[in-house]
Amino acid sequence: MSVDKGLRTEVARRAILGRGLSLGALTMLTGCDISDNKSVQAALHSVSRWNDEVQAALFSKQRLAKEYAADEVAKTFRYNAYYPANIVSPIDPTTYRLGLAGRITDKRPWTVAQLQAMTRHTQRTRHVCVEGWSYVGEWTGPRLSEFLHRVGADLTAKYVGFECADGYYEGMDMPTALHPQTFMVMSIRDKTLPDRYGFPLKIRVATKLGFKNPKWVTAIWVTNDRPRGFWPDRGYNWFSGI
Ligand SMILES: Nc1nc2c(c(=O)[nH]1)N[C@H]1C(S)=C(S)[C@@H](COP(=O)(O)O)O[C@H]1N2
Ligand SMILES: [Mo]
Repeated sequence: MSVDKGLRTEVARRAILGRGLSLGALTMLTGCDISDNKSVQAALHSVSRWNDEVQAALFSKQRLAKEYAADEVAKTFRYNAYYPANIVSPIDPTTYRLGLAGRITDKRPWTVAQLQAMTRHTQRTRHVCVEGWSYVGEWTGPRLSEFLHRVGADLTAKYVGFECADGYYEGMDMPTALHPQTFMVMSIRDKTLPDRYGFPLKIRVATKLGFKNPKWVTAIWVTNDRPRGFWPDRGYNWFSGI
């Protein structure tokens, strides 16, 4: 997946603005692509919505994000990445391998067929991007916790890291990785994950903001060193959720 120079400059410019903003009122919960006043207003609005509607549910005893009914799921999911959808380069399922590294016993890479053969669950939860938009989506796949058990990951380690085909990277704390609403998504709305939403593998984290949900995941590792994140490296809050 190639990102042209103009776009890189744009991303860098946004990152600088984002860093300025993160020193202000949005220190705790900031996210991607906050580049002008209108977006800042939208972000504030989104954060307050996150606080009211989502966070209340998140801070319940079970720490579960609210689940929605089938008829509340958006017909079209909104696309987002640090570049436009028309330059997404599809991953070839015949050559794709999910690489494993770090504190994992069985590091053999996984094929798409192997991933798809795992027991699946479905969640209907709200994706929140602090750009100022959100949607209720329906995501299907095994729990990340089931996968981590299966490959013999060291579950006492502190973090799980992710690498993506487009150069994006993210990470999360082990409790989040083991959370029942953290999925390895291979389908949305009963269809194979479309290219733009991360085919063949996206990590869905219902308890965190949009940018903590890496798409086109090509490697997973388990570690005691906190993994970096693409937007956190540009000034945004690493934890961004609960
Ligand atoms: N690999 C990769 N994953 C990514 C991103 C990206 O640029 N690259 N953007 C993140 C952001 S900021 C958001 S809001 C969501 C958007 O996911 P969607 O397109 O499935 O709605 O993907 C996240 N995961
Ligand atoms: Mo986002």
